Amino acid sequence: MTLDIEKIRKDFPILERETRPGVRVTYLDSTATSQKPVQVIEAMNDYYRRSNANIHRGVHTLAEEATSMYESAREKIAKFINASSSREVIYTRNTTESINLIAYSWGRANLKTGDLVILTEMEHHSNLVPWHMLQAERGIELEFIPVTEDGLLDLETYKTLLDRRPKLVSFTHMSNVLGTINPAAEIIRMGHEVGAVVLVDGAQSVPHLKVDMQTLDADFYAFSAHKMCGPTGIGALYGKTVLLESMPPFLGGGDMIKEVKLRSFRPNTLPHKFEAGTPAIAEAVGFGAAVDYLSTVGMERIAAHEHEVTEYALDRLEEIPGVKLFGPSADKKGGVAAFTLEGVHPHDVAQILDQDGIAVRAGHHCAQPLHEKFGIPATSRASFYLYNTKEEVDLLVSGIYKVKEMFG
Ligand code: C6P
Repeated sequence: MTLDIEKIRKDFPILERETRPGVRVTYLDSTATSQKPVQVIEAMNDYYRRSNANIHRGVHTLAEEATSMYESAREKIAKFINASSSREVIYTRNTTESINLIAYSWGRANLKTGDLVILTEMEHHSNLVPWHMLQAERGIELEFIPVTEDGLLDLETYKTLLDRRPKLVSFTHMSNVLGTINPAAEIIRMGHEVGAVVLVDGAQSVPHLKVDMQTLDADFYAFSAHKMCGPTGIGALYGKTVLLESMPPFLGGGDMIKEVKLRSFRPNTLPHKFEAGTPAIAEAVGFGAAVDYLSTVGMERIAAHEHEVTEYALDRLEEIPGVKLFGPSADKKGGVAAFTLEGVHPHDVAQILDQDGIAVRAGHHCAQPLHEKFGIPATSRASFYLYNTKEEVDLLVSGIYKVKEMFG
């Protein structure tokens, strides 16, 4: 089951980078964005060197090659999440755009004043603000599944909220702050029982866990390539065919149409109906290469490795006097360790760690309401991926002791 970590680290050239002379980077910020293996970098490079052309438009060799690379990446992504067809995978810019697509297209077609949307207190801003905007426009109601002290969703309250017959339930599969892996299949099943449509923010789950659309039965599922070894600028929205077919287009323009007259248009079939304009073609190729890479390493093995590193990290961090960790125990979470250090601002922690090449993120991590809930403005956050090691955790721990010394 174990990963050949030395071999894996060789795939990521940036991990050799020195951020200061003699100081090699210790990258503990994959929750913000992951590093990219050479297989992804080269796939995109090769595309630009050999095959660059616009897609779905030309009959020449390069155009056909580019189209086939773009579409075969979609097939790989569909297979990776076990969608029943690649038509159910829409390319977007990222998770944020995927959720906004649902709010604009499905939301505006299906939600009216007084309709209830259930979210959770641990959502990233990208699964809050689109609904705030729709609330201002449509007068929908928002309710939130509370987060317990130990960082879990309070499913008893969820049950009570379901009595109010929500139209939509939208929640994160894995929290980017607490690391909590939510019982997605159960939340989805409970939502379906009262007739709600269920959208899942998979930004943090798809990169780290094996997700299966057939088992989960989500109606919509959103994720980003850049958090799963792929490039920035591209993400995906999975949607069940029947729902996607029923939705109006999101953006209008080239490629999303079947026919245009001066005063009307007919939308294209899925998935193109939701992909207006020239898309991120090289990025799609990189996305496909990232999925190939993760599949070759094996998602179960990645999850097991991350679990081992995270468990070790939580144990070691807990031993440091003044460190307070947020979120549940390692068996209920992914590779995220958000913490505060008594008497030191999280930004100062991150800045001092950076002097030793240790990259962690500090701030509210685009989850301000969650931080408010815990009564803090910010946390420092270390996060782990397939290329991280226990030795890097040790460097983090030594770094935190150094911060403590500096702040007396
Ligand atoms: N979280 C973090 O440092 P985009 O930016 O669209 O690719 O992903 C948005 C997003 C949505 N949901 C969750 C759970 C997320 O973690 C993120 C991105 C990064 O935590 C950047 S703020």
